[in-house]
Amino acid sequence: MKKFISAFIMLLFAAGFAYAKDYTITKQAGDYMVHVMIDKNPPVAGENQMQIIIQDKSGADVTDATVDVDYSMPAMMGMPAMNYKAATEMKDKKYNAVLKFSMSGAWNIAVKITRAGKTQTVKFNVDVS
Ligand SMILES: [Cu+2]
Repeated sequence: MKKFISAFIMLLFAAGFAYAKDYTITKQAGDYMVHVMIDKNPPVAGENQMQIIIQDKSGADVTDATVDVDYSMPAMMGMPAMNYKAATEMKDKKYNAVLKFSMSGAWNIAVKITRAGKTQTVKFNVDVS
């Protein structure tokens, strides 16, 4: 029993590390389920790789959308607002983007999915360290 418990605790630790590795968020946008992953958790000032998976109602991958990522930091004392845009590139049914945060702090992210003339947006915030 002791062996079993320690194995279980080890498993929890392993799962915890796997979970902490990437920043992930899942949100619904219209008919789409959107999964966003960032390779650093928390994201950092500088380069971050973002991967986006879009699924339709049936759970099938949507690979024919145009996906752009807007990211911005509102104006702060003595600093104007900063707005950036990243295009995505499709690879292995995932939309890939590189986000370059110019400073640490709270950033707003908007993933814009355009398909068949309609645009759906997923919005969330990240705390960049
Ligand atoms: Cu700022």
